[in-house]
Amino acid sequence: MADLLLTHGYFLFEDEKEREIMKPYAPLGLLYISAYLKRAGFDVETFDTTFADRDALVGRLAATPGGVVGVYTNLMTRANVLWVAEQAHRFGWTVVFGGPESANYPEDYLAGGADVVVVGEGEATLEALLPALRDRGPHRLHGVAGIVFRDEAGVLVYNEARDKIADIDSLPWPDREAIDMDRYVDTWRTHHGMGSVNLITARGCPYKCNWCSHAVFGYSHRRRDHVDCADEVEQIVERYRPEQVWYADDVFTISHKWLFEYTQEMKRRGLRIPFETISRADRMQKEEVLAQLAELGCYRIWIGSESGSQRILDAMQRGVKVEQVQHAAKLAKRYGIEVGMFLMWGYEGEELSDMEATVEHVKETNPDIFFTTVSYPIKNTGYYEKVKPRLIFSSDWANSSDRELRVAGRHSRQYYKHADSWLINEVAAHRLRDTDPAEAAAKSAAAAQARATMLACADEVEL
Ligand code: B12
Ligand code: SF4
Repeated sequence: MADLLLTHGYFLFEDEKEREIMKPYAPLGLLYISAYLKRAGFDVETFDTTFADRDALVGRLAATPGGVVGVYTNLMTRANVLWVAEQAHRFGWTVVFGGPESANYPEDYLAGGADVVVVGEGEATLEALLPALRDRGPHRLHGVAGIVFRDEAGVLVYNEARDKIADIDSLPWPDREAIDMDRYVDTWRTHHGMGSVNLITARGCPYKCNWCSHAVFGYSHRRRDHVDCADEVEQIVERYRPEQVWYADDVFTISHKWLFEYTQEMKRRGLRIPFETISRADRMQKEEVLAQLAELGCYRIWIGSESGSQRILDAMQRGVKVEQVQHAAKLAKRYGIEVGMFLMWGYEGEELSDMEATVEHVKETNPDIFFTTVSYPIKNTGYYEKVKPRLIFSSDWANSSDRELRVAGRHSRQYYKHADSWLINEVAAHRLRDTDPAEAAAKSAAAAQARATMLACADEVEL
């Protein structure tokens, strides 16, 4: 039996929306852990739930009862991972949870089926935890840094935090061979014409946007050596033949020096693979940064734009100016890079005038694609603390998520649906104004209607 079975609770085929999107990515955290522990001599198996169904996972748990199962948790998979824990216990497994979500709710997860919650990076903690579990069981884990557990009296014990891995170049690359990577690449290729593989070139983000979760990497920022990253991409291309990659970093262009060195290294190797990634507008103000991105193969850059109102951006501690977003988008387009924008409605203090500023901002920036969300307070973030007195908690924690937390007094979901329609139509009208005035007028009318409907339900608030 393996020393550790790694899994997660994301079942692609259960999620109607994700089935439409069909852009699955491998669970990198688990693959990093697998590679690290294998190198340290552990026998590790990964059961990737992405393309699997629940019966198959139960079958795997039933096949070798009594082992240790490590489960990745994130904000969307709460109910699923609690179910995994329940199934694992049926067959005598010890359950270890890790990832951002259980780090935010260790007590609830321990009550809900975890034997141990790992807070922070999993590699070194599991290396210490697995022998401790074998020798001492799940209730005498004092001294193992980076975990929360219950002692024999049932008292919650928070061990000291574990230091972050100082040199992330010392880590082996993610153990992609542990899962069916070809299936990921094929799924992408079938649905989008291009196979895609994810990788990261850094860990953590030092910025303080106050709705963003820093549960795993804190405010650290550690970059990998550019040569090692190029080696990994070369290996990915040779082994999996994707048509593109996705750099899943928090802020890809955070270090300009690194970007230049990496671009040069890739150029030297004749390796130009299309990619998309996310960054901050303030780290894309220089023309040469966009030029490098284009040279490297960037075909779409995602910008967390959030709001067109500087007042709201400042309240979010975003550290970015509205004009910087517009400038970054302009530069990106100059270099033939598509612009994707993320926007957020309903942040604390947002007024109609702020929403109007957002609509104008999107018109002005004219991104190729944009998505909106209604802001949601992730536990342990500044935003969560700010609205905590007005949070309406679900009575069924196990079947809800932080995304569904409601803030008393805030406009209804319906209000923001109309806001979306207002924004989409207004932007469409703006785009069509020179080429198709009749259609532009129709879109304008639809925008006005959506705005009016939105205002008509302004008094309906979350209770
Ligand atoms: C890429 C990414 C995505 C991708 C896809 C995920 C994928 N398969 O790659 C997409 C775009 C789809 C996505 C979507 C969402 N994401 Co996202 N995403 C990320 C991002 C930027 C990188 C993930 C990554 O590869 N990390 C690198 C690996 C190495 O880190 P890791 O996974 O955390 O793993 C380490 C530890 O957590 C731990 N660990 C992990 N698993 C386990 C298991 C065990 C047993 C143990 C002991 C330890 C352990 O050890 C690992 C190695 O040290 C992270 C932020 C981040 N920097 O991590 C956000 C992040 C995970 N996402 C987040 C959110 C909120 C979302 C969305 C809800 C956003 C939305 N509004 O829709 C959706 C949910 C999607 C879903 N259905 O689950 C939040 C999660 C917050 C939370 N508390 O759970 C994060 C942390 C961003 C943030 N800072 O707020 N995301
Ligand atoms: S939103 Fe982006 S830039 Fe801001 S703290 Fe989070 S990862 Fe960093």
